Amino acid sequence: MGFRDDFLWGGATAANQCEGAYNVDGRGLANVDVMPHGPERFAVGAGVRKMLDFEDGYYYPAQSGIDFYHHYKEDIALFAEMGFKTFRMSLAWTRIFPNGDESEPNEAGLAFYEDVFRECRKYGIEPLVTITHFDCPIHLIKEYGGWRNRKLIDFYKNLATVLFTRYKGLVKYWLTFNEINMILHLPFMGAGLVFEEGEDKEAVEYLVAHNELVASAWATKIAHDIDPEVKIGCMLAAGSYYPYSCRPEDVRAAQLENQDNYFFVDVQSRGYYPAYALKKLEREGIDVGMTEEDKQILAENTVDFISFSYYSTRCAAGEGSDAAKTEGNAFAGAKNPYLKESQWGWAIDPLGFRITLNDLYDRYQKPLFVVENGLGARDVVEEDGSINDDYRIDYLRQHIEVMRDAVTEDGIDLLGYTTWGPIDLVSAGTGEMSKRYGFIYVDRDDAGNGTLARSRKKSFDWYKKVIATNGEDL
Ligand code: BGP
Repeated sequence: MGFRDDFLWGGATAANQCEGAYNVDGRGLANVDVMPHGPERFAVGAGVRKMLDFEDGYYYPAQSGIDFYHHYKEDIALFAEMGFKTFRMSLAWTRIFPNGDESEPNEAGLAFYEDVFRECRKYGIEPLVTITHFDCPIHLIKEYGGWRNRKLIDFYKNLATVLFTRYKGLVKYWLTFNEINMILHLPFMGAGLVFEEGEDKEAVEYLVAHNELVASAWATKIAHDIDPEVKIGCMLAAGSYYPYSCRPEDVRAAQLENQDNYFFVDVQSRGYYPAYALKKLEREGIDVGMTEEDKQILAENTVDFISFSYYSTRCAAGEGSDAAKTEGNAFAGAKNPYLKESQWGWAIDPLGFRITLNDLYDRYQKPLFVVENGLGARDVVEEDGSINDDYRIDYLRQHIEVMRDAVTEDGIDLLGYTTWGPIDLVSAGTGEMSKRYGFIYVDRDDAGNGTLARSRKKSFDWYKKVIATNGEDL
């Protein structure tokens, strides 16, 4: 006994990291389009206004990505060759509503995604679609202040209605917001949040979180009203926090960090604000503007499944700790001395994957879906063109092994597993191509040079075998 027979193996992407074609067929601009690559990405991304425009002559990675927009047939054929059962992708909001607040959608954008879904279905690949993966139309940020404005709930409802109506029967699995908890960690990328001078950042982040949570519940309702067959999931940047030691201060610090993450899924899965969050908001004088209607919508429209990304666990140290700090990723914390790290300082912790799966399943008792996992690495192309990415195979093998244990020994109800970036794409964290996750190599460098040719890495055949044996042969 291993994974269920209909286990959804596949890979995951995001529009802004792969599509390119940023100004084609009426597409508008989004926050993610104007983020620079390299070290400047988040230094500037702290949310200043100059980020909302392009600088002349500068290469912005999202402008061309890997040009999935024009290569999708070739790319989906390669996914099909690996035996994908599902393909996770996101929609660029600005292809469908270029400004975000129009009353009528842009047909060219809708047609593009319809073509992509049909192409997937041709091979029996089930699309798994994220409505927003970090993108927010620039116009909504400039005109309305972005997600701090409740009007965005209406624009999102409008978007959701158009999507669920148009793609009824074509798409069964939807995710509302990618890594919704990223609002608290990378607010500009996560939610297009630009702070005003002197603003209470935490208060704005929770206001934005509330508006997105309400929008997510509305989307769930709209989806189920239009098609009761549709399954809606939330999406969390997961990875449990460990206490740095058994010192009660460290254990408490880890508990608080975990609650900051769980807050989002608690609301999306249970339908109400947990007590610890209500108290926190009260203590800090934060008013998220909860209405009676919000309460009702949240309560009546919880998600069907819980999806999440897992790259590593995190570690928390309380006051008085001598723990070293890590700045490895968006979730800076104490450095875990027991774990090795990737080239980008992300802790590698396969057993932590099993722990995280259990933590989430114990808490929510709803089906889980792993929609991101993988190793970002610098690949070397050999003279004969081959890429021997054994490190990637090792990482994935170890994670799939413990995921299997979580299913067979812990009884976790798991719908599927999509690795991050099955084809190389632009990194969200660095904006660069050199941090690669793919089974498929793309000839593209950090400055945007290269032929965009696709080629199979060693891991391509390995993953194909994993899928063919439903995770038995690793
Ligand atoms: C997640 C995002 C993805 C993705 C991934 C890997 O947080 O949902 O968009 O990019 O992380 O991160 P990175 O690209 O920084 O290596």
